[in-house]
Amino acid sequence: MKKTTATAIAALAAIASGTVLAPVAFAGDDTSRDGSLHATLSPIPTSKVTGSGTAMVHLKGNQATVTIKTRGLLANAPHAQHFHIGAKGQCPPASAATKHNGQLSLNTTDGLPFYGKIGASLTTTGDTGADHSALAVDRFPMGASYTYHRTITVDDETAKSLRNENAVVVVHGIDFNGNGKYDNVLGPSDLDPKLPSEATNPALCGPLKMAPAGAVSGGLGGTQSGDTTALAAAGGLLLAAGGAVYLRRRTGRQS
Ligand SMILES: [Cu+2]
Repeated sequence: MKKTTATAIAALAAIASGTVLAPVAFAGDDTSRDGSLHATLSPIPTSKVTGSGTAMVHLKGNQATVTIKTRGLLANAPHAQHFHIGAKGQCPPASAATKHNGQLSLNTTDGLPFYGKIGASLTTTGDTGADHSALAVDRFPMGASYTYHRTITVDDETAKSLRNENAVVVVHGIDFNGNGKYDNVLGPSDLDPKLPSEATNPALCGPLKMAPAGAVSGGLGGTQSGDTTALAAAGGLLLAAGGAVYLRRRTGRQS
């Protein structure tokens, strides 16, 4: 009886670990891993932004083909946009906001602990570096709704961050007081005091996550939910097996 139980537990554990651990290893730091990443862009809390957007990145080596679609941003105004990297790979919560010119709001610096520094500037033309093009306002998309599409070369650190699902798309430029333009209602920009904070504050944000291979090529839409169910089942088995082993050890200690 005991031997049978132990064998069954071992078998379950082997099945479970084989199913569960393989995808975890795949998600590791594999520099050869190309693929597609997706992000849903949501309004930054406290920004008064009600817009939305999506971002898609096809990554091949250090080449990133980027498509960003937005709507509901301030019209007739440039919107700086970047890959941010090297922090939590998350968008900041409302609790990250601090007072600027007396107004509780989230400027770019407030969000750094969550989305991290700039890894690439998603400009429309020319340089895409973090240093010289972060606020190249004449080379960013304009308007409330736009579609941005460009293939850029990212540096090794940014490529690695994308592969590790640590990169975040941030679109900047808000209209906090709703007067139809960037002004100094929130004081000067934390990035460049010559610009109003509204012009550089984060507006939309979305963490980039690797898409399942089946979802990209199409026609395999059912695979994702199937895999999720299998993973959940395997995880349950692993927990059950672990619990059984734990109970047996407890029993052994007591006797
Ligand atoms: Cu940015």
